[in-house]
Amino acid sequence: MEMTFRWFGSKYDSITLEQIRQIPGVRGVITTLYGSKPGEAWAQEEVNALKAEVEQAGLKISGIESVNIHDDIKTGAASRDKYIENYIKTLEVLGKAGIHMVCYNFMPVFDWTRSNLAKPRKDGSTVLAYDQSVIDQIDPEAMFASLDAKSNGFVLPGWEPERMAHIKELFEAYKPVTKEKLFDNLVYFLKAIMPVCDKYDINMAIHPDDPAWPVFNLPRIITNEEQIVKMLKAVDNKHNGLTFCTGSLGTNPKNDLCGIIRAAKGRIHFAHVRNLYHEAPGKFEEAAHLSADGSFDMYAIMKTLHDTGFDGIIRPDHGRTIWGEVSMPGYGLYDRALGAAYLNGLWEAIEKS
Ligand code: DNO
Repeated sequence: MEMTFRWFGSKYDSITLEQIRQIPGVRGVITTLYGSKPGEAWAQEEVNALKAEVEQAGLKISGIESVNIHDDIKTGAASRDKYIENYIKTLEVLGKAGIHMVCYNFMPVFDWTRSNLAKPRKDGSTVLAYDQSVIDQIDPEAMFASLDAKSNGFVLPGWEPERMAHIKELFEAYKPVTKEKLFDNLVYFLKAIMPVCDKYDINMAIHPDDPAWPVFNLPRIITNEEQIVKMLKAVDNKHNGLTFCTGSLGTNPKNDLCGIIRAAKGRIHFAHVRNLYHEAPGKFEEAAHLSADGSFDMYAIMKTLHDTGFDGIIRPDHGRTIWGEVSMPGYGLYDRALGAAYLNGLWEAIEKS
């Protein structure tokens, strides 16, 4: 198990590499060329420069989150092959830089969705929260505006203004795309990139849909064990794997998180481990990583990862905003550092017992 920490790059993040270097047990960062747009081929020099910057701080790049996928690939538009070519070029660049794990998602239009970026909790912290009844009342543009207004000035991953500028066209483009079609388009993409992944030993780790159900009537396909197994089998190559994300899959209380770990055994290349508190169906808020603070049994999750031989990359996920920190919502230093320490503690205890 390799404990890592997400870092958006010195131009975008409130947190420094020097701070990350001081979190016990964290030796790697998960990063990206945050300014790049989906569909672009990344330049070798830029990736090499990012790598050098991280290494100068005594850390390494453990993986990329994310290399985002152009919507034309997801909708299966005629131009998809051009964007897949660019994706392959990016993977080549990463492979040449010695980077072997790439997290991506196949969610239409949006990435993760929340109705509130700063919901107060009893302990005085604030957290990201979701309430389906609120989402049902607003349209996607209003949603973007409200998230943008509460992002503390940071660009939120998956909610980049360029993407939102085309929101109407994007919704049009997805009209004929059923769940089945979206799945086929994912398989088409994966089959096309497997040769370059084989060549450079790059583990692709698809991120589950968050929340794990359709939002704004857009199809969603990586939502439960059945769909995950179907995806792994459709392209049965070790390099086609999963980001096991408790916070995303766990939005649906029917998902058995430990069961999913067992079902995806050997193909989990990346784990996002955090806790959620379920208030009611379709209504949840994020919590501290500690089991007692939310609805998940974090010990059981870490134990199942351990017992199924997980040896991939892991990171704490969204944290609460605590101690007056101003950061990108969910991505402050303090609570995620507490999360990393807690997960490391669970892992050490599991290994020794
Ligand atoms: C949200 C993140 C997601 C994730 C992408 C992966 O906080 O978990 O934005 O990085 O879905 O492509």
